[in-house]
Amino acid sequence: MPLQFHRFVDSPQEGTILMFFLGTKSSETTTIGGRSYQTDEWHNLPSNIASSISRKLHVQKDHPICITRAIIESRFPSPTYKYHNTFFPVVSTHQNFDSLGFPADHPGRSKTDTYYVNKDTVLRTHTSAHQADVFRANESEGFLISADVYRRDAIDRSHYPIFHQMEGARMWDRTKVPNGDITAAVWKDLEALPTHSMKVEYPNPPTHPERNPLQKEHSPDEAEVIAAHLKRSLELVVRDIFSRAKAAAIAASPDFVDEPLRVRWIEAYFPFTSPSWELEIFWQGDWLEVLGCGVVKQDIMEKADLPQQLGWAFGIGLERIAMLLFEIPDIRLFWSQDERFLGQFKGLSDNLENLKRFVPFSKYPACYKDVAFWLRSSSSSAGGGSRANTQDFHENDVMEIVRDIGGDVVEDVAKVDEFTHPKTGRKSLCYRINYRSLEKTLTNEEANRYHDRVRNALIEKLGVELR
Ligand code: FA5
Ligand code: MG
Repeated sequence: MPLQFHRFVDSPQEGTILMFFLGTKSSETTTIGGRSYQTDEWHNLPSNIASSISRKLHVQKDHPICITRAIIESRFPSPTYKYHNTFFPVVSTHQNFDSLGFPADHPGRSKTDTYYVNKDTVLRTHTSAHQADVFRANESEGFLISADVYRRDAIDRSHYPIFHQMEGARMWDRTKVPNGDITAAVWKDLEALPTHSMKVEYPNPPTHPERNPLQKEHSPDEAEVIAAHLKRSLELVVRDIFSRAKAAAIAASPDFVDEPLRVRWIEAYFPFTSPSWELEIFWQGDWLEVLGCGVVKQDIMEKADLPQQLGWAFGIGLERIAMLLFEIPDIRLFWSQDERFLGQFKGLSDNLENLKRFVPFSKYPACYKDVAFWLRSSSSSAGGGSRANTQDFHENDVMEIVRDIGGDVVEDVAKVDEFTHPKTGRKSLCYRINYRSLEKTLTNEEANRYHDRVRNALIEKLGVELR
């Protein structure tokens, strides 16, 4: 068991006494990966998350996440790019947010979005948490950081509270390139990259003076060529992934005909890059976002004591890429320990040129259950006022309750109805939960047992009134 809770105190009085003697506010510690942390009222780590921390799928040989990482790494060769694959998942709020310029009121910092160990310590929500430290160490011109990341998020087939990202960055140094000419140096590196004939769509202008501006420290030529190097590098990743996926599909069925690949760059915003973009791929009838990226904000480099360096960074979702690569239909499968899943990838880490398409084992029937409830209304709204207290409600709390109880048996949670009572101002919500195991058929009784526990937990933890 990777995580243990040491309960030093069981009652508030004892807590007070301990506080008095030790002069510390918190009375409990928790151990994550062998390191001990004080917890406090910010602590919100459920045990199912804590127990998955040790899995490190991105370095498990023959796991599809590990295979995907290795394929992407092969496009960013060493020693220009240095690979970091073992950074510890617990980071400070400074690393995860402040070092990247997240404002104090950014929603990503809230307890509803992020897993807190304590007020100053979180499970990293993205691999960007390590950017500042790796820039400062300045060991290579470029780097890749692959790691598990954690977010309180929606539940569906492409979202999971633990997933894996790869951070990439490439910097050029004004004091090291010939004649100090960054534009010429990046052009030279761009021309050394392979070209491709993949069609790429641009629904937005590539930059925008207000929404997606260039930085004042960069000339337009510098920003443009850095962006071109960034986009070409990532387009080559996508092309590589799809050509391997296609080869695997043809190996499985020689008369396979693929649909034309649709890829687009859209405008994005990150506090630590400008301009910024996201790359989306049309997959199974919808646009799937696979990565975010941009030109590194110069103040990040200044804070790393490297004001003379400029370049790009990206963060890619490894599950999303692995799903495209192997045609894996559901993100929960990556956590399966079932041989019918893991057995299909045996030997592939040593044979990246001959990938095999994933063959879904039988799909078990869905079991939909609805839960409808009134949100708690504030006591001060007595008398039929319209000030129902819905402010402290966050959908991610519902998601987490469902996930905590149902685990990987929950395929999907969707809001299907919402309305506000015209007289009382109270708000009613209805969620539809799909209970479907990846490994067996659930009986209706089993689904009901999960659902009853979900209903009770909603009352207990969120104070809702079931309808
Ligand atoms: C980020 O996390 C930025 N740190 C990326 C970045 C890095 C931008 C460097 C600029 C420079 P975003 O929240 O969009 O961005 O996540 C990046 C990718 O992670 C997404 O495109 C998606 O592929 C993946 N991702 C995000 N949330 C989930 C989730 N819940 N489950 C699976 N994959 C996810
Ligand atoms: Mg995004």
